[in-house]
This record gives sequence, C-alpha cells and structure tokens, in this order.
Amino acid sequence: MCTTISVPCSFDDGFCGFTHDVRSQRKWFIGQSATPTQNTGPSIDHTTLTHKGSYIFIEASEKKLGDKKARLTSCWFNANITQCLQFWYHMYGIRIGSLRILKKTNSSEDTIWDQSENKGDLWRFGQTTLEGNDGQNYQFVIEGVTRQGNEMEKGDIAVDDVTLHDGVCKTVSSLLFAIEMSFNS
Ligand SMILES: [Ca+2]
Repeated sequence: MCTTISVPCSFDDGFCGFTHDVRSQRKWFIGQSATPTQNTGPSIDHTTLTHKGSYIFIEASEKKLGDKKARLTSCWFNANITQCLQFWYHMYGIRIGSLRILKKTNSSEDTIWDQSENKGDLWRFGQTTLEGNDGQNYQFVIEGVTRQGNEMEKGDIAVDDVTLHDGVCKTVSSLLFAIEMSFNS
C-alpha cells in the first residue's frame, strides 16, 4: 500500500507521485530559482541551496475565482502505520496565507499541522506525526491556502524535501534547522 509516492522528494523530477486533489481549482506548481512575484516566495531551491533545483509553490497572484486551496495528496497508507512526515517550507510575503498538513480517511479530515504567518525569506523545518491508531487507512494532504485582499499576490508558499520516517516524530528545535536565504549576505 502506498507505493506510488517516492520519498524523500526533492521535486527536482516532478511531483514524486503526489497527486492534485481534483476538487481544488488551484494547483501546486513546480518552481525554480525565484517565484514570478517579487518580495514573496523563495529565492532558491532548498535541496541544493542553488537556483538549479526545484520546489513546489502556490502562486498567490494566480487570478482564479472560487476555491483558494491547492491540495497535493499522497497515496493510501495502511491504518496501523505510524510515521513522521518531515518537510521544509517557505512562507514569505506580507499577505501570506496558510500551509496545512491534513490527515484524511474515508470518513474524516483533520488538520495536524498548520502555519499562517509571514516567516521571512527562510526555509524552515516542519514535521508532524501521522498516527496509525484509529483503524482507518489514511492519506496525507499538503494544502496551501491563499488570502484575498490588497497585495494578495505577496503570498507565495513553497514546500521542498518531503520525507517519511517510521514511528512518531522526535522533538527538534526548528531553529537549529532554519537556514537564512538572504541574497544580501
Ligand atoms: Ca528541491
């Protein structure tokens, strides 16, 4: 079960088997170097720390009505598997929206991790445990949500280097992993 996604995923060769939620009108895009809008989004790829690698991002200025969510979904995991989902995320922009990780079963969908603040031009480490204890097979969803209003285009959110480990997540200080991506330095 769940053999169609390939992790660790650097997004350098596409979406690693993650699929777009067909009910969402927005999509995650593969990005490289900087996103099209200035003063939002990453400047460089996380995997290589250069302009050459790729990451996924939501383009906040994409003009679309209706659904503001972009959702990327894993395949189905067996109910009894507990694992730690780890990833790097980038939330830079004065109108940043939300990044969420959801655990989805046939009957429920729960947010198990979320952030909704401007974090500056930094890649940050995130992790959350996918608990396999409720008897139901599950997927996880990487969901980006854009905000409406003035300067809504300054809200690009990016994700890179998604991976899974057996067992629950161990506590780490995300500060240890924060790497500043300043072009001024
Ligand atoms: Ca990458």
